[in-house]
Amino acid sequence: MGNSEIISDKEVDELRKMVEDNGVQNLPNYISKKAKQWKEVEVHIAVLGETFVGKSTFINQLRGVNEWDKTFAPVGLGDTTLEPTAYENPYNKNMIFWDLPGVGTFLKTKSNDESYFRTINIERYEIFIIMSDLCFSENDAWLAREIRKRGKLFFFVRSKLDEDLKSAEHDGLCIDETKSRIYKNCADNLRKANFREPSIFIISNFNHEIGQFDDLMIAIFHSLPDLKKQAVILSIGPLTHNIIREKKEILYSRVFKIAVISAGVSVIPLPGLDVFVDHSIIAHEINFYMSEFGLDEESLRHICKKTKTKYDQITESLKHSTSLFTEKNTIRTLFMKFVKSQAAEQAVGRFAKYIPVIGSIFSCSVAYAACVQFLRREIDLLEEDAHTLIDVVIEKSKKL
Ligand SMILES: Nc1nc2c(ncn2[C@@H]2O[C@H](COP(=O)(O)OP(=O)(O)OP(=O)(O)O)[C@@H](O)[C@H]2O)c(=O)[nH]1
Ligand SMILES: [Mg+2]
Repeated sequence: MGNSEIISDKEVDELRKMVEDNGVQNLPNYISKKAKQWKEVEVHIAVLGETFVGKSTFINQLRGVNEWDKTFAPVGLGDTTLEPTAYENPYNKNMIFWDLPGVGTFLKTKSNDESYFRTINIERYEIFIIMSDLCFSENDAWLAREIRKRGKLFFFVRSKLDEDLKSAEHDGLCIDETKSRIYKNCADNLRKANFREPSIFIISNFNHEIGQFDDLMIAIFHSLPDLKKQAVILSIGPLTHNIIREKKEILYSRVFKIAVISAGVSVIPLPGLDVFVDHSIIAHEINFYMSEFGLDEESLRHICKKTKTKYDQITESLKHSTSLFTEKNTIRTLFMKFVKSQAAEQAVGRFAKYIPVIGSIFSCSVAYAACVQFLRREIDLLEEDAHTLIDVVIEKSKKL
């Protein structure tokens, strides 16, 4: 859908179907349930591999938790995780990472292969991440084969790239050469195990900028069906620039639903303007955007603690979020300013062609158009802040 379009043909069809199935009266209720649906979808991701390869560290990273958080997965010197342990996502209890015991240790101590798969309950997971570090092991290949045998999807992740790069510097090797050696070593070993085109991602849990952490996340998102994909993207923190871009797409796709609810059940008239919207719905949605982009106060305070930085130093570069924190009645004021700035009036012209189809749904089509444009603009502005925040965190972390 072009940025200037207020509603796409696909959305009109979706809306028409919703009206047919539910009736105009029940539409807001139905749509608001749909907008929350992603939280009800369960996603189970298994992280497995040899001991000490960084499985628990990886899970902590994805959940955005630190040593001081109660649900931090213990990290140690090997054989730290001895039982399958579920870690819920802080923002979505249905998105669960499973930290599984080191495979080699398990097989040594507890009899046979089948008991391993029974213990981890292999049927439970949508996705498997096989993690390996400096040495590829026979067990890595065995896990990959067993998972494939059961028709499931796995990603092979080689961790600790930062360590390789340190050694490479010492040995006089360049970064690209180091990465391609690691890749070749993993690929050769997996090919020996009969994987012709294995998906391999080389990452550092400590520094997401140097490896393929981003590519791995995007590959995971895109391997899932729609609703699960949405659940994973919205549950994971804004760890990298690409994750932020994916979040933006998902948030954009919600806009028309939120606009239907806030314009459809409009109650509050704006003085002097024939635009009625429910501001509490819009404000609630914008708060959701802020927490998705890690720009809410709690997330920012977390970052301050992690980077040992003062709150003001972090927020000074976040222009739009700061204005949302400081201005009183901001959302209502901003929305009124936006409507007065004529953009909404123009938008209704483009929207008009759909009115015969869905016009009756909205008490005021201008309100719908204004909501769509306003929410999209908010997403754009907050997305900019989210990218800035990542750069600030990278800079601050370098100085630690
Ligand atoms: N340099 C570097 N160290 C890492 C990385 N990931 C994890 N580590 C370190 O590796 C060690 C083992 O990490 P864990 O996360 O406990 O590994 P695990 O696979 O969960 O280990 P067990 O549960 O004991 O089987 C810890 O000292 C981590 O700090 C990484 O990407 N780079
Ligand atoms: Mg562990």
